[in-house]
Amino acid sequence: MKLTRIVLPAVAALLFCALLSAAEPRKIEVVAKKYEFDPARIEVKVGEPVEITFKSLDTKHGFVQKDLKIAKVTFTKDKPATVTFTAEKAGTYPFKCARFCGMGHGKMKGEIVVTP
Ligand SMILES: [Cu+2]
Repeated sequence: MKLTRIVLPAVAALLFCALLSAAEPRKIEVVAKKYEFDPARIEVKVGEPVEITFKSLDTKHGFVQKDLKIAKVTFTKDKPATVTFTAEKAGTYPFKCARFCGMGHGKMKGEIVVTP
């Protein structure tokens, strides 16, 4: 049957691509400086594997968000930090700088918004 010979490989190729994209996390870059994260609002989807790389433009900063079970990290100008996670529940998850970085440290915050 001619049709199967064309359709089957096409379906297999599609499945393969779907598997590949599922395994590959969405990469997001966040740049930190006194006293802000850019972007400060990160939108992700439930079930979507996400990889965030934090970079600093000045001093040592950190990132902490416990509700999403993300490891706490610190990072510097020379040494970025990467976290990976997959959110299981929709909601708004605030995060903050995890390393004292100066007078405005307490205001250095952001949020991860998880949509269904
Ligand atoms: Cu700080």
